[in-house]
Order: sequence, then structure tokens, then C-alpha cells
Amino acid sequence: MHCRILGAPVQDGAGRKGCEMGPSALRVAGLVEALRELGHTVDDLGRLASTPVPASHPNPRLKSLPEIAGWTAALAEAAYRASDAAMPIFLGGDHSISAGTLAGVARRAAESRRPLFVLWLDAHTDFHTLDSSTSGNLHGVPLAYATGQPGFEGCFPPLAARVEPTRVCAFGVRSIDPAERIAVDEAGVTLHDMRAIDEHGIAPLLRDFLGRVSAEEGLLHVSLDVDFLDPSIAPAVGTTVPGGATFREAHLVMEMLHDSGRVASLDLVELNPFLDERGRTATLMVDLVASLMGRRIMDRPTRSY
Ligand code: 6HN
Ligand code: MN
Ligand code: MN
Ligand code: MN
Repeated sequence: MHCRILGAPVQDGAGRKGCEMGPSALRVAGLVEALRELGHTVDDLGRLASTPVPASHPNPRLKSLPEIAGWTAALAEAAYRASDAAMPIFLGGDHSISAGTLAGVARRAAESRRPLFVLWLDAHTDFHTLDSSTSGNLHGVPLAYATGQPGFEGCFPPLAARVEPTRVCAFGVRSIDPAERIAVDEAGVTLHDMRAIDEHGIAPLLRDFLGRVSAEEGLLHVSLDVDFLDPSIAPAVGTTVPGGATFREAHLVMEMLHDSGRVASLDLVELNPFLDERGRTATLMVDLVASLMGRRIMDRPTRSY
């Protein structure tokens, strides 16, 4: 695989500062070396920059709207370019970066006439609109924007192609605001909360989704929020919620994703190195990427989902 690494040092979308250090911490934890060790070629594109664009909205709670609108435009363009004949890995930065990365990879998928699927690994659904957000933190809106929910017009850049919400599957949800619950449902997003994972196990749920991706010969974008993981193994995030994915659940997801051969692009988001303990969260994120990219304990027969 040919990978392109792009740093997106965005922190204005989160309530706590520190995510701008995320790309550095992931590099220090050995991301590029891990990929090369697995036989992949890596182009490190460094870090993206952006300038705020004028934007205003009647919701007075929204924070840093011009900054995040600027990042979304810059990232949409960068993601579109980086996804040409390579697998882009976007290093956040808070989760607002996915507004741009999804917009860019959706445009690429539409041009190549391939259906785009999204696996959203997160304690949250990030499905607020600019109108419904009560915290005003724009890392709570990227999935609503990228799936074309109303109310972003005139603030965020227009979408060249939207992500079809029925092709989005969220795993690990355990905190959802009332407005998001309604919107996710109406949009037709598949949502597996932690209870579903407890009851069924994560493997059969993921196998179903990967089966759908395969059946349509889809491209798969994976968005991995640090808070998908249980805070006891991944403390470096500003929005910890107890009861998250375990170490083995998370690795199993990555191993199954690797076996599917469908992953076309990846976000690593919400890592706040200021909150980490001796780099353990950054190291875990790099190890999860390694599993996704082919590191394994034992060889297994190739399986197609
Ligand atoms: N994240 N729903 C909450 C809010 O503030 O709107 C939490 C958002 C968390 C964002 O997970 O990237
Ligand atoms: Mn998130
Ligand atoms: Mn989250
Ligand atoms: Mn909220």
C-alpha cells in the first residue's frame, strides 16, 4: 500500500486545547516507522495550514466557526488530492477535521463512481447541526455536515459530493445528545451502541457491515476517535466516556478491517497529548494502525466479507 500522511493540527473544534499536538505525538510514537516496517511506502506530507474564512451563524454558542470553516475547506481539497492513487491517513487534530476529510474522499469516490462507506468509531455520533449544537464545539458536527444535513449552507463550504448516510455505521456510541438521536435515526445511519457490542460481540456486527461494503465493491473510510476506546487504556482525550471498547475489541476491529481489504482512508482524531500518560495513548493509536495495516499474531486464511 502507498500511504500519504497528512497532519491537521486543529484544536479549535474541541472544548479543551491540546489536539494541535496530536500529529506530532503520533509521529513521535512511531507511526511512519510502523507503516514502513509492514512493507508500506509512506509519503509524509507534513502539516496542513489554513486561514479562517468569514462565517457567522445565529446559534450564539458556536465556537471558532470561521477557523473550522477554513480548516474544512483546506482539508476537503487536501483530502481529495491525497486520495488519488494512495491511502491517506489524516492525523488530527480534533474530530472537526473529518468534516473536511470526508468531503474530500467523498468527492474522490464520486468521481471514481465507487460507493463510499464510513465506519465511525467513537463514543459519540458527532451528528449535530450548527443549529442543534448546545456545547458549540464543532467537533460535534462533522458527520452531519458530510452527510448533507441542512443548515451548514453559507458557513461551511458546499459539498462536491455527500456521504450517503445509510452507508455510515457507527460503533461504540455511549453518549448521544437528544437532537442527534433524532437526526441519526431519520438519516438512516446504522448505530451500534456499547450495549449492542456487549450483547452480540463486536465481530458479528462488523462482519455484517463489511459484508455490505464488499457486496457493493465499496471504498471504506475509517474515522477513529480516541474516545472509542475505554478511558482506562486511552486517557489522552478531552471527552472521555466510561465503558468504551477494550484493547482486544479495538485490535479485532482493526484486524478484521485489514482482512477486508476495503479501507481506503483513515482519520486518527481527538488525541490530546497534553492529557496523556507517558505517551501510552499515542502508542496505542499507532499499534491499532499497525493492526489495520497488516500486523498480526498468526497468519490466517484470507477471508472476504
Ligand atoms: N467528538 N455531543 C457532544 C457535543 O459537545 O456536541 C460531544 C461531542 C464530542 C465530539 O467526539 O469528537
Ligand atoms: Mn468524535
Ligand atoms: Mn468522541
Ligand atoms: Mn452536544
